[in-house]
Amino acid sequence: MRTINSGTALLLVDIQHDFLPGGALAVPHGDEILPIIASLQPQFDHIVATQDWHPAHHGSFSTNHPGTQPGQQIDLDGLSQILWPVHCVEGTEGADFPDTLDRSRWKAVFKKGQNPKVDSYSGFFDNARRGDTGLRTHLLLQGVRRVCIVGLALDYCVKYTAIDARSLGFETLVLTDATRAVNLQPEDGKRALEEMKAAGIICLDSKNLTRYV
Ligand code: VGL
Ligand code: ZN
Repeated sequence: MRTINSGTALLLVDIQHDFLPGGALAVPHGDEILPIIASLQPQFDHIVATQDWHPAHHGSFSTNHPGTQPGQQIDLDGLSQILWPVHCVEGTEGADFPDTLDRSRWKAVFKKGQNPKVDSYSGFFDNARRGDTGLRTHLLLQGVRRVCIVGLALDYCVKYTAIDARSLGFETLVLTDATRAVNLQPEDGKRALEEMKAAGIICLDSKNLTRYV
């Protein structure tokens, strides 16, 4: 089954209950990626995941800014921040991975979003680029030079993770059938794909993956 060598990693972004239907910050049709990811995992030697993992008092939660609503934009410690419903609180069910997601061959999980003063969309760095999750060092030490990114949500954590991966020098692919957008604005997912392509990221359907790897 394993056809892709360990120089290429499958990077699973934030596939957690709260981003799936029924979750606190559900990504529409997010569950449709699960069977695709189930068929991708056996093809890879090297699999890593990220996990959105916030303290309850995180500054990205609208409930922590009285008088605000989810979707509203505020200044959080000097950075523009979209406010979200409470989601992926550390240690809660919502922050957990679904049981149907096979974790048995994952090499590591990188938690992000622990600092209450700054959000962390990318799996590599927080939005201020101060905190580092260790993902970059892990990939470099393991000899990974190419990453295939899937998960949730296309217009936030997948996009920022892909842009950082590319800027760090990894060949970067986003498997478009294995991600879904939040689409706060209806075209956000489409725009995210355009931005990623402009940044040198290859966006393709997973059925065409073997043409590239
Ligand atoms: C995400 C919003 C807030 C994501 C995480 O995983 O895309 N989006 N926190
Ligand atoms: Zn979050």
